[in-house]
Amino acid sequence: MTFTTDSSQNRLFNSFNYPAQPGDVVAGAIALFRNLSIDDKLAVLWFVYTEMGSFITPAATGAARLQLTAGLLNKIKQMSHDEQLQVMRDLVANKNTQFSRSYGVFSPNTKLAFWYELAQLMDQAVVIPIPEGYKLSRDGSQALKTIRDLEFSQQITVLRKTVVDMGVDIIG
Ligand code: 45D
Repeated sequence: MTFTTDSSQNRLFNSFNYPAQPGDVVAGAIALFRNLSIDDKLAVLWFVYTEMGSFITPAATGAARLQLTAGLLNKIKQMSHDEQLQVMRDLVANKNTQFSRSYGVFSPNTKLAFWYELAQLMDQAVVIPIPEGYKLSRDGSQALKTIRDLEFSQQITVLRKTVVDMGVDIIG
């Protein structure tokens, strides 16, 4: 099944159309995520991916988007596992690096697509995996549970917000 931005906007109780109550859960989930440590953020994103990954097909991201992310992904593929983890931590920490600035010019959906592709590369053992048996911290588990309990369109809203917060935006 493929979800598009259109289908998420047609949802009843969509957070854009009904800001009062559902917007609060979305804002709450974003706030919980924002307060996590760098590694907790990476780990929570990973677990969100493992749970929703099958709902998103690589095709949903579109060929044009894949082309935009290819440069950064190719760089990552050539790095050691330690360097890959460092690049991801730098993105999450908004560290001002060449990589973070390149990421910063992507559109929100292209940022989402980039993280999705990274997760796929983890699945393919090209990018550093989460250590086996890795246990989320309490805060991380709580953020994950909050995101898990949202509707799909709200989850997308939360994810979009979190990936837009990453990297460095030199344009402003
Ligand atoms: O274009 O040793 C739409 C730590 C359509 C620490 C869409 C670690 C339009 C210990 C459906 C809206 C745990 C940190 C797009 C190691 C459209 C340690 C949506 C490593 C794009 C090694 C797409 C942790 C969506 C690591 C919803 C490496 C995409 C963690 C969602 C890495 C994508 C985590 C998601 C990664 C991607 C997580 C949720 C790469 C998640 C990626």
